Amino acid sequence: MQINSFEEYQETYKLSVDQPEQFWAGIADKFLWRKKWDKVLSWNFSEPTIKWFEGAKLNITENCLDRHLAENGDKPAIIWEPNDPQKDSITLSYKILHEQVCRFANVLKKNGVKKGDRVCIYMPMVPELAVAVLACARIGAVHSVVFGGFSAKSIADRINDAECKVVITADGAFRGNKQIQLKEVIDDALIGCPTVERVIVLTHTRTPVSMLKGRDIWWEDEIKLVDTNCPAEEMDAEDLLFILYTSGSTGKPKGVVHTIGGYMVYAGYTFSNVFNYQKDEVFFCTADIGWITGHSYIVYGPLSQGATTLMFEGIPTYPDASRMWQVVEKHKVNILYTAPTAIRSLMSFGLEPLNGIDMSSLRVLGSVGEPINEEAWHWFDENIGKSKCPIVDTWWQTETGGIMISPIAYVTPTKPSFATLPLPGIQPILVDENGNEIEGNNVSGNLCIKFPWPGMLRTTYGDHERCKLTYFSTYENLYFTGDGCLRDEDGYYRITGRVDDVINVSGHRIGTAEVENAINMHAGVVESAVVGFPHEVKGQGIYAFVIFPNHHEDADLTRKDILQTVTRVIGAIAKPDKILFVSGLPKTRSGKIMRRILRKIAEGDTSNLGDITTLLDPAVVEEIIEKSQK
Ligand code: 6R9
Repeated sequence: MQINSFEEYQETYKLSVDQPEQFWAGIADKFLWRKKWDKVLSWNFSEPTIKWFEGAKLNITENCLDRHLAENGDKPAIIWEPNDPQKDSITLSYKILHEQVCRFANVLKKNGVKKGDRVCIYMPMVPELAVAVLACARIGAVHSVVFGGFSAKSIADRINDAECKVVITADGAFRGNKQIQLKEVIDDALIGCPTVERVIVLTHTRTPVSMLKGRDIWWEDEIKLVDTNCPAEEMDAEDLLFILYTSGSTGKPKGVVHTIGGYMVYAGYTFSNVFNYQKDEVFFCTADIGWITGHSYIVYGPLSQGATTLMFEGIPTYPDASRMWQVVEKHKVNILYTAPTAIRSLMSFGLEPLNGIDMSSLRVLGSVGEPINEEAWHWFDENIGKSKCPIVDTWWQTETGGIMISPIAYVTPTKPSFATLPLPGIQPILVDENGNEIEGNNVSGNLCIKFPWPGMLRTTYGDHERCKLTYFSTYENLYFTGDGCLRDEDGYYRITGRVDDVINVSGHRIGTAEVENAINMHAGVVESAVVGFPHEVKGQGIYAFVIFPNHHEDADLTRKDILQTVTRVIGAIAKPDKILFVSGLPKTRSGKIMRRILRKIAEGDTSNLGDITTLLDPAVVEEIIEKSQK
């Protein structure tokens, strides 16, 4: 299933477009099915309905665990590196991981979790998080992992949207020199979550927690009460595997739904190819399992291929800026998959943190989450890869399930800041505002995909209409990504960023409407408008224009209060970097905020604001410019 030369890539790509069903059936054949499919694909983008491997029966954990036991039972499946470098790392072999997953799956069953039930997971980056995810999959429950940085309110919204029955959490999490009180946040969240019957709590930070009688139980107690025999539930290929919430241009996050068969095939295929994974190599993806990158390339992709995946609890700059490189050295990492924001942040410490660290084990480098600027690309290439490791700049999304446009390591010639070419099976097209295809090279437009691939989302949980509206209605018969893109003279793709009202902060998607809603909840705020602006480390920062007529004398204090509100409502990741108090916002006569103008002002480029004559009150623009320059 691995592609080994550029010619082979071209042939494979051609086959995948000419005969997609035959192509994907050939790939799917390399996985373990209890029963093969009756039909490879049926689809219709206007509904949308997308079905892959219909009629097939499987369990994804048999692919990720059981099938490796006979030959590779003792091989490390997960290596875990703790936040504190003084503490010991932990290695779980495939055999042990299998045992732990089965045991915890029995805990879930004992607590009433059944096939199809939704389980919310809010945990630190510890091996038990991977165990919890796989245990859900083992018994056919649908997991919804929520990143440890989200607030109680965000969690409650997600739990209620999916009507989760059980929550799996821990007492707390370590992140650098901070501790996050996970259980306390869950307690706050659950005040408004009537569907939750059980909370399973893992001991990790040993911080005191309150345990509610009849609802809360300890992970450690429960696993003593069950055995390790847990046959995998037989699932349909199109049964739900997980829900993962992501921000869009409207206020409410959407629950992106992935189903078992197609997602498994796509995550496994892309993992094996893009990173050119070789037997016994150590793969290190620095994402958190709370994001899609962690789902696909810490858990499902690597484990489905029998790989060794490294899970890091901490952050790249703790205890100092050499930590990530030390982890690479310590565990002899061969493939390092990280984000431009991490590279830029580490770059700012210079080369000193690299002194004396042996990273000669590295063979492939990867980047994900946002466009990588040329400077960061070259720094990564020269100082980390020593100019001998291919960099795969992988473009994809929560909705796509796996990598879509990317070089294949040791196959595709790379070009700084280009995601290069589509993987086999992926048919990108660029369209103009009216949905007309822009053909040829040296062009740019909105990026769409015109044919289904196995890893694509099937719906948005509980609201199929929203899935249709968001992704399949902007342009007829196309999946719209929300990204702008250019195709250069070689046909190489470069993703230029979101074209909707989504800001990409350190690789995390944040909807402007969501932040505005949070700010507007603060007492005294009349209205606000939020836009992105270029940020040296984060890629994009959040700039908020706020109408707050009677703020305190001390504007800084008011700013802090607003940040506090945003942290409470969404989480610290959505805190604006800049807040400017204004007396009005630029609006059209129909009342629409003209973000285009605010974006320019936030960028500090007020020379050419374009046509502002359609504004209700052009004078506010003058005022905002003046205040922004103070
Ligand atoms: C995997 C992930 C998706 C959005 C996407 C795009 C941006 C991701 C990128 C990239 C340029 C890359 N994005 N990878 N932009 N080059 N290599 O990040 O999923 O959190 O859903 O974000 O991130 O704007 O639309 P998700």
